Amino acid sequence: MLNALSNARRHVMPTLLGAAILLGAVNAQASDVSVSNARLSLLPGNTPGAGYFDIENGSESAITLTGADSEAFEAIELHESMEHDGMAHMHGVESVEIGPGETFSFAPRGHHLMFMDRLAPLTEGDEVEVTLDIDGEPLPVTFDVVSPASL
Ligand SMILES: [Cu+2]
Repeated sequence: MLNALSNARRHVMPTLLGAAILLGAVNAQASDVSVSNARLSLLPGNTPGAGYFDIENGSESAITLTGADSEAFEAIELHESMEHDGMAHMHGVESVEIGPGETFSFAPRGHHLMFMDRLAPLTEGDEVEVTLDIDGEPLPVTFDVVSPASL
């Protein structure tokens, strides 16, 4: 029994190594994607926060942002603001595609991340770790907590 187990392990090891090398290749692609100017606008209380940033796709193929996650919030949604009959509205979007060589700005009155239900108190000057999901690959980004008045 013991022998059978260690034999099985020996077979598993090369497979895991192969997977790690494959993952490495995919990550090289993700490193062509960079995020800057990431800020999270929060009001006091537990109203949703809005996240803004610039994402640059330095790779040679289109990338798709499909979501975001943070341990500091219950959920993060992708939203788009628009004006309709002079009134501001926002609605959820499934994903945002960024073409090769393009920079896309999540900005006030446009696309934003909506941070729902904070799980711990946050104040101006704090930093929040967020993981963006880009084509199934995690991209960690640090957001600075700012006051809405600074935007
Ligand atoms: Cu929103």
